[in-house]
Amino acid sequence: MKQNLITPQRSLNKEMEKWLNEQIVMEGKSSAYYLSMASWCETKGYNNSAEFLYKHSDEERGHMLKLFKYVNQAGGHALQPEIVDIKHTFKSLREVFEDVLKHEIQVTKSIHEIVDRCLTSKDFTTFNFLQWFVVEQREEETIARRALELFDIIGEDGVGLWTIDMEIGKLHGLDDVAPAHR
Ligand code: OFO
Repeated sequence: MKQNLITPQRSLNKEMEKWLNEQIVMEGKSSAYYLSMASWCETKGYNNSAEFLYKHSDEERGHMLKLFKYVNQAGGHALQPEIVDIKHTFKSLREVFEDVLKHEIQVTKSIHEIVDRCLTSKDFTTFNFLQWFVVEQREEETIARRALELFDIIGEDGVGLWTIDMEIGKLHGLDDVAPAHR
């Protein structure tokens, strides 16, 4: 019997699908990293930093899902990433936020590389889709830098760490500066 197979129209080339799936892995790792950091902070009594990182972890999962939907709607297949090698312990609260900034810089580079490939392969639809991520990364790097600055401005002695933790709890408020694209 002849089957009536419907082949979805692809607007995504195979290479772009692969790169976007690699970005899905990065966003999934971001979510897992921040969840692990949140848990460590909570066990150490840095409750505001923990809340900040739990929320950040949720946001990263949201970014991953945004990519899932885009890839599938464009005729590709988004793949659930394997997440391994997550760091569970940290030397200090400062190390947590140094790792956040390092990781965000890597994510920004990765997004920029895909944007560049969009231009060379004339995939303007994906280029347009990724602009949201370009703006998001700039904001996230700014927030991570602000968090690290707190350690230098306030200092870690005495009630310093307690104050830094309080101030980190307010950093998500910075999102309100440019919420339009969320
Ligand atoms: Fe996904 O926003 Fe940063 O990593």
